[in-house]
Amino acid sequence: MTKKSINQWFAGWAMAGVALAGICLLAGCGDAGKTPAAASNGSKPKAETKSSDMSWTNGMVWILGGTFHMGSEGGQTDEKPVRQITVDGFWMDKTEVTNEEFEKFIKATGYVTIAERKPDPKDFPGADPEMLVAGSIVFHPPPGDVPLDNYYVWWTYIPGASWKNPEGPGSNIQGREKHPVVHVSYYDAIEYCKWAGKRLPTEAEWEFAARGGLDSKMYSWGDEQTPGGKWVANIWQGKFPNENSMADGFRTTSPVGTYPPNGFGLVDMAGNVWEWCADWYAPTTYATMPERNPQGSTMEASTDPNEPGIPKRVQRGGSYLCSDSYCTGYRPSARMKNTPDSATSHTGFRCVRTN
Ligand SMILES: [Ca+2]
Repeated sequence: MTKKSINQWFAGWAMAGVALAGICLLAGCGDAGKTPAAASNGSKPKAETKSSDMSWTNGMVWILGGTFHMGSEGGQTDEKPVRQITVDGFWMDKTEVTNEEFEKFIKATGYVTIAERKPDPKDFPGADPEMLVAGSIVFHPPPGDVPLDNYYVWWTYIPGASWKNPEGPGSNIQGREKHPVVHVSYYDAIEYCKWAGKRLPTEAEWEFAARGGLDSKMYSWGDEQTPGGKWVANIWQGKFPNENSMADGFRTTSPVGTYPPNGFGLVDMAGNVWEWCADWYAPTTYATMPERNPQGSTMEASTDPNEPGIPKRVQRGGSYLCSDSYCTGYRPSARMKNTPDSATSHTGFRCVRTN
């Protein structure tokens, strides 16, 4: 946790940003396996690497580049204007990075995530040292109905909460080895990607991949929310934030690949956990971005209208907390954002690589 974010936290207003990531209230919002990657869309990958070792493609899918309509005229204002965008081909992890994959990274590198780092009192003059403890933000549903304009009610900063203790001390990831890792910040995600020889996807790459070849559709599987009457993504069913019918089978995270893949063979591109992207967020990105391989905003220009002046990175895909009553963050065009040092119990990531 950085000085800026923890100062925000103790100032009592950082939670607003967290909650936005949580339920999209205001924004409206792998299992790597050992199977050789397949060309998901019928075209052979352009394996133009100089090395003959393609083992890094295990658990990845080749996404043939193409042109698509990025955004949604029926979505939030930051999803407009819809633009015709072209992305070059890239490899993408079939699944979100799992707990067992992240544990391999930790064991190999000794890396300590931001949520596990105790803030240095020297960086927080005036703060009660006893309050400066390592931890992360966990969803805690209230027992009854609550006003939906008070995010503090369902988010709690839990000392000791981290990727390996998702609900705080006493919790662990046993039995959740195949679930997506959570409580990872953007900085943690890029460290993992570097270790794996990969990178985070750009927002345009992510949306192109999420659509799975279905251009301009509401969902990554088409226009019907529950095709054949079945839920095909892990989101929230019921009255948020205290009633979850779990019609999709899961209250929190689900094992990656529980639901059918999209047209490109990718799983969980909708729901389960939000996924970090490489881009800096700005609500007006689409109006000016280049037509080919857009890279998003800049740190200087990044802004969130709800928290002006705080640069944020893009997140995509929605999570198990996306309630359809006021959040459709699991749509492929929906955008989310958070400060790069932020970690929560419903945010993870997946990696990509070009060659
Ligand atoms: Ca669910």
